[in-house]
Amino acid sequence: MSATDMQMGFLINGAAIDMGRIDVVSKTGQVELWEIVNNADMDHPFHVHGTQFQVVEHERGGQVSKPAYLAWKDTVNVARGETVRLLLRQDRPGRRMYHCHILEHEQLGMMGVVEVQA
Ligand SMILES: [Cu+2]
Repeated sequence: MSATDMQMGFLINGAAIDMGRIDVVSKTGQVELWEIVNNADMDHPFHVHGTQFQVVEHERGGQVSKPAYLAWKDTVNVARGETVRLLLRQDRPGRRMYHCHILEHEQLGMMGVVEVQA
């Protein structure tokens, strides 16, 4: 399980992207609950490479809601002040990225590295 915290200054978990750093370790075939917390004053669409996920919960102002239906996605908008919980599974080992899907934010460093271990 990982909590990914999107913050002002275009950081994730307090850091800008460093291709030499592994931010999250996953294991192939394992279903993980990822919690994406947006503490910033604007929306950030979260995108992860190499797999798809299902959003299972939104939380905003202490109010938890479930999506109307489950769907496979590779991007989910995380509104300002919102937490989104999603289930994902990576089936192929390797290093890949997750990032904000607004190009300018991504270029400012709003990206991290997940290493999927066999
Ligand atoms: Cu963003």
